[in-house]
Formats: sequence, C-alpha cells, structure tokens
Amino acid sequence: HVLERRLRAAVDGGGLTLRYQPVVALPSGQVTGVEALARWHDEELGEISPDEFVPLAERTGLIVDLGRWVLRTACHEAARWPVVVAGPAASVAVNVSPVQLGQRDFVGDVVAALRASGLEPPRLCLEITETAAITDLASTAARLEELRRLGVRLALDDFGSGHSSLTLLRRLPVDLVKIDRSFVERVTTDTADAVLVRLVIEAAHSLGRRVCAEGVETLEQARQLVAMGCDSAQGWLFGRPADVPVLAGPTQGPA
Ligand code: G
Ligand code: G
Ligand code: MN
Ligand code: NA
Repeated sequence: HVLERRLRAAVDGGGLTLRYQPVVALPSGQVTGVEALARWHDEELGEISPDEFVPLAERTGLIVDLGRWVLRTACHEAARWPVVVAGPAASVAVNVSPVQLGQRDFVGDVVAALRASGLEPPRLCLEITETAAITDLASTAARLEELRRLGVRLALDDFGSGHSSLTLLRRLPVDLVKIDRSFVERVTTDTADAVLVRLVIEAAHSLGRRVCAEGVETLEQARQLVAMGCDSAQGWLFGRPADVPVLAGPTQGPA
C-alpha cells in the first residue's frame, strides 16, 4: 500500500513534526502546559490528518515507531523550553495508542525518553484514550500503575465517548480526565450534556482526579465550565496547535 510505505518513510526519515496546543488553568486562563499533536506533511500528498494516519499506523504496527518518535521528540523539546516563558513546571502531554501501551517494552521507552531528554517525570503526561482502556481493563490498570511509579502523570483522554466511562474512572489510576469535545461542544446549548459534564466533574473530583475540558471554542463554554468547577481547558478559544508552544505569561482569563 502506497500510503503505508510513505508513512514508514516519514517515520524513519524525519517527515513528521509536532504541534503543541496550550492547556490553560481555569479560571485564570494561565497556560500550564501543552498537548503534543503529530503532523505529517507528505511532499506529494500534502498534509495528511492524524485522524487518517494514526489508525493506519495502528493497523500496520507502525504506531510503535511513530509513537516512540513522538514521545522522545516531545520530551526533548519540552526539556528545552526556556523556563522564563514556560515556567519550571510546564507540562507536555503525549497521546499514547493502546497498541503502544500493550508493548512489553513501553515502560522502558518512557524511561529512555525521560533519561535522554532530562525532562522531570512529573512534567510528562501520558494520555490514554478511553475506548482503548476498555478492551482489557485489568492489564491496562497494571500497566498504568507501572507508569505511575515512574512519576509521570496519566490522563484518560476522550472521556465520555465510550460506554463504561465511570468504571474506568474508578479503576484506572489516572491523575486527569479529559472530557471529550463532543460534550463540551453542547455544554451551553444542551441541558442533558450540561448535566453529564457537571456529573463527570463531580465524580472525578470525588475520586481525586482533576478534569480538563477539550475543544473549548467560546467564552460562554469556558464560563460554564468554570461555574462547574472544571480545573483546566484546551481549545481554539485559548490556542490552536502551533509549532512553537504558546507558553508566554498569564493570558486573559475567561471568568
Ligand atoms: O490534532 P488532531 O485533532 O487532528 O488529532 C486527531 C486525532 O489524532 C486525535 O484523536 C489525536 O489524539 C490523535 N493524535 C494526534 N497526535 C497523535 C500522536 O502523536 N499519537 C497518537 N496515538 N494519536 C495522536
Ligand atoms: O483526541 P485528542 O484529544 O488527542 O484530539 C485532539 C484534537 O482536537 C487535535 O487534533 C486538535 O486539533 C483538535 N482540537 C483541539 N481544540 C479544538 C477545538 O477547540 N475545536 C475543534 N473542533 N477541534 C479542536
Ligand atoms: Mn489527546
Ligand atoms: Na480527545
């Protein structure tokens, strides 16, 4: 397959880049970290979306090398952001595919990326998508416990998009829950979604987890989330994925 061959070449030959989207604390709007997002620009095919190449990489096993590159690059770059703009504790979140998480040497890859970069473990956050965790809850929980012992942070990504969210919230040792964009999108217009978001925030807080809202696009959404006690947010309102992380100073708070 042509696309697969070209993706392999991009992974091996430096054809991938990372973009960083700011994560802000609520209600201050202060940037506390970023999420690293992989981008693939092919010379002939142009820009190919991760919605397309990540599933392809997962099907073909390329995700293992691709994911290792993302992890190493994100740690390396984050360790070099100037403290004056990023703050000493600025975090970098990396998406981890379930295929990667299931690899025997994944924990070793994380250790290696931290060592090679010099990044302090608490500055790295690994995002595990909710739907992935469901397949084998016991082994996912065990794997996350191993990672936790390294001192890195863990997040449950796309929360609410699956079917057993509350079980996962209880069973998985994550620090952070990221509420899926589909709920945030309707939080100011759909009463049922607003109820769900409020419940997720309360349940997460009761279990000692913090909550990040994804895909915040309007000030109205941000205000609603602040009123619900949401801890942090991400979305176009605060910043799009950019090549240089936008970490400068306090930004305009939503409240
Ligand atoms: O950046 P964008 O919204 O287009 O990303 C689309 C999807 O691709 C999201 O679900 C995102 O989590 C995923 N994605 C982006 N970068 C990575 C990556 O480095 N690794 C994995 N596993 N998924 C990624
Ligand atoms: O699944 P994950 O959370 O990793 O996906 C992140 C994706 O969401 C990225 O591809 C990013 O480009 C996209 N994204 C981030 N903020 C917004 C937003 O405010 N609106 C929309 N529509 N997409 C967003
Ligand atoms: Mn994510
Ligand atoms: Na998500």
